[in-house]
Amino acid sequence: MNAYVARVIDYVKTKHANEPEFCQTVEEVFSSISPVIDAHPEYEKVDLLTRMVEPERMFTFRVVWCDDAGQWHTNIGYRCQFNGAIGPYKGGLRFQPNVTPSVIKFLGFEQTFKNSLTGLPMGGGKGGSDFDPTGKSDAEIMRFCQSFMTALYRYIGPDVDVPAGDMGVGGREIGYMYGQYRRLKGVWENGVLTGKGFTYGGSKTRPEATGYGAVYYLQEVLAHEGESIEGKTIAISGFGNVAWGICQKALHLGAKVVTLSGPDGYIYDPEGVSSSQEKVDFMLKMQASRRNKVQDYADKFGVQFFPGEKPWGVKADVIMPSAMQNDVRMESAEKIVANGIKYYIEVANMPTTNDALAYMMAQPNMIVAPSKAVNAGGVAVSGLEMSQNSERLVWSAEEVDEKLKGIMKTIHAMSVEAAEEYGLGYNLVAGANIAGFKKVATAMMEQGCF
Ligand code: 2IT
Repeated sequence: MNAYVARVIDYVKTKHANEPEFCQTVEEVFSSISPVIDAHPEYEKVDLLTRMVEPERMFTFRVVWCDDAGQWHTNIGYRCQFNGAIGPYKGGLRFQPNVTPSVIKFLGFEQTFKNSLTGLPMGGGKGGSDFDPTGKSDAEIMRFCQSFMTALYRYIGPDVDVPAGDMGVGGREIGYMYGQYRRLKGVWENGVLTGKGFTYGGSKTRPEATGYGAVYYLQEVLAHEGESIEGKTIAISGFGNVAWGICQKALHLGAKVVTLSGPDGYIYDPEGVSSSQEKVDFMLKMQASRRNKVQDYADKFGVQFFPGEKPWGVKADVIMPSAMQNDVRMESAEKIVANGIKYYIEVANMPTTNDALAYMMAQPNMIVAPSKAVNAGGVAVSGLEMSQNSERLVWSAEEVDEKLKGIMKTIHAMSVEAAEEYGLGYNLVAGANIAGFKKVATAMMEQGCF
């Protein structure tokens, strides 16, 4: 590895030893870009990499809300405006009890390179709260979202920072937050948030975009190998928005998603969750119930439920982890390899530990695709939503879907090209990191690297 890259990775691991997820993502991305640093000694001259690992701005705020029983609660809100070199900060808000500064920083860092890959003018940001939406009433969610936005609204804007959803934040939460933003600012600036409802500027296809984009990317990978998606079995984790989009697209294309998972375990449906619209629609009901239990699917459709287990021992053609970070560790990677699975397509942000990722990438018969490319369709359609809002126009679902397909195709092609340029072969992980990095690095250099 390039000595400068190694020094910066060591620096981050020492300086931020208490932020394990952040250190993990920096190590993963920077190891990949080592050949670019070899080829560009000017980056070391200005110590560009150390600037890149420090967010431009990151802050916390107090979020106080009252539950239905009249009890007051205080949560921590976060926003990390990681890198604004190529556009306004852009990235989701995550509401989940395990949100920490490290989690927000790793997501913001990943988002910077992901957004760059989309080809759209968006910088990287991320935010959220340690608030737990599980079991909360609609009124409690509304009060929390209003309080959250009251604290945040001064620091965002259509040309400043544009939040969206992530885990625990969907259309309903974005609606409450947008309503509060509008009330506080007294302006119609719907470009301030993406993932909005269709009646006030939301883009068609945004709810489906992450899952659809992931399947479009998978199709590019399969085409590269001379294969087609029809009839393929896919094991996924999670049952949230992303998993739902994958199942919906799999239903359209005749692929079979055989697993879903939640904090309680996983379900195995040999006929496929994607075998009927009723099953795919049921996923939305499970989410809306806020019970956070995937067992509900097994009870409803009479399939097997494996309490407390992950689905990674299942035999399938394709694995798509779609739940959360570090879902696939070494012991799961060993099962995936032992099962002879060829396609490992990350979907959730950083779903694989670095050792497990390296182990699978080293398998001669495996193709590994990285989340920052595979899940970029979500934020890409957010970018399209921003364009529609600023132009005051509305594109049809077909128009957005066509653009999304084109973007996913381009991301795959750019990754292939970037890896080839550095003699790395069909290495989608390195290719995505290199392609995403190059644009941000060039913009930072041209702007004087502030
Ligand atoms: O991880 C992600 O890319 C997102 N949660 C979507 C971000 C966005 O701004 O649409």
